[in-house]
Amino acid sequence: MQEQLIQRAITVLENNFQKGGFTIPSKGLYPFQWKWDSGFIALGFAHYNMKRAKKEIETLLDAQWENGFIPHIIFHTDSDTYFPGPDFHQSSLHPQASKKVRSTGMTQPPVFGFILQKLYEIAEDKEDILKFIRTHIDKVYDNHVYFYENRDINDEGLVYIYHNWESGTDNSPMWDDIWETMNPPEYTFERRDTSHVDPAQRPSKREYDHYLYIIDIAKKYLYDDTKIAEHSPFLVQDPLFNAILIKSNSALIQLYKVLGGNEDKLSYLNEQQIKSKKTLNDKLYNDELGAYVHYDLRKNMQIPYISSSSFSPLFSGAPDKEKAERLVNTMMTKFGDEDRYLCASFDPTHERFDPRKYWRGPVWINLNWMLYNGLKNYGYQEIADRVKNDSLQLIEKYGFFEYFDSRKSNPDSENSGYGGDNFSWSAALLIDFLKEKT
Ligand code: 9WN
Repeated sequence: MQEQLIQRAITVLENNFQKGGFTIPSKGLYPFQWKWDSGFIALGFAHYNMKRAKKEIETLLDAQWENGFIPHIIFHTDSDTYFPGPDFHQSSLHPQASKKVRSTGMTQPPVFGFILQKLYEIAEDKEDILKFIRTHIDKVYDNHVYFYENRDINDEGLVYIYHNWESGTDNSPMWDDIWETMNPPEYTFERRDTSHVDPAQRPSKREYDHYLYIIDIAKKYLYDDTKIAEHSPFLVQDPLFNAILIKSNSALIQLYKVLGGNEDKLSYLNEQQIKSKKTLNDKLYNDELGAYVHYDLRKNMQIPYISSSSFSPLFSGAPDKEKAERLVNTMMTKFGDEDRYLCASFDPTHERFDPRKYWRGPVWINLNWMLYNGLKNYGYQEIADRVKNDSLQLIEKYGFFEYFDSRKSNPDSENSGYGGDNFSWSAALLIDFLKEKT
């Protein structure tokens, strides 16, 4: 049974692999290379084709800008099945943008540190993988330096995102309050996503107006980080993004130690790491809610909603035992009902929860994978197993979808798999779930 599932997952990845040496998230809906998707995809490949895993990472890192920035979408080829494409984003406005490939001018969570470490653990040929890591690790390091030098405006160890697409959790209800502070023009454009997926499972047209407007502001300032920090109506410190940065810092520290030397990089990372962990705990933890929350840098206040991102610091190792215990309690009380799959992307007890709509409630496999690993590291094996088994069950029952209804009995539909089908990271992370050495 498990072997069959793994084979099906491999077929999904193979079909999404492109001649250019990268893997698309899902045919039609997402026809390019995405930053954090590529990391998870490489992890899936690592279990059965290390060469492919390395290629995926190499192609992605090859799109890095001169200032260390790595964009969220790399437009290796043309496609008219996705909007907004390269003509809208115009990344070349930034003087240090890649001269080789077109991309967006925004980023996504920095997963490559911990992905390199996973590859190192999985690889049988350690010498070969260390050679690969030695060649590429500085690019990942430069990406972290980019974040700390350009996105940490208060010099406090927390980096900002300036667009909801940078979070990876695109239409989370978290952002609704920010949209209320904006009044973007009504853009005229042809949505492509809703020709692939039921509009009930995607963001609204008005939400897209907000998304496009923030990009237009960034373009007006030629994607200059300092100007963006001054002018973007969206400026947020995201617990998920920062937890991933911290996790990847730890991974880089461990890998540099294996490689030897690099004392300057080690001391830089160690210094940032102490600051990042401290501020994540001081600034993004909300004691009343018993959870980490987002922080709105425009209003200088926390955004007090609980989402699956709220629990992601477990993956980073930043919470102490007491905070971890509170987090797990909050998660189980609000998200953990027996009639629900773990872990909904947004607080199921909140009025903004929608079990079908994208990041407003459905279960996502990449978040589950991070939560599983975090819970396991803190010794919550039983709950971790539930997260893992729920993920496997959802895929086995419905297929390799992008996201899934979080209700176990779904009155709306027989099929609780939503968004893109044959979705790469659902396949890749299922392989990791089933092949991990426990
Ligand atoms: C915008 C590719 C990406 C994921 C994101 C997910 C979705 C894009 C979109 O698809 O976002 O980046 O057009 O909706 O939200 O996490 O990386 O799979």
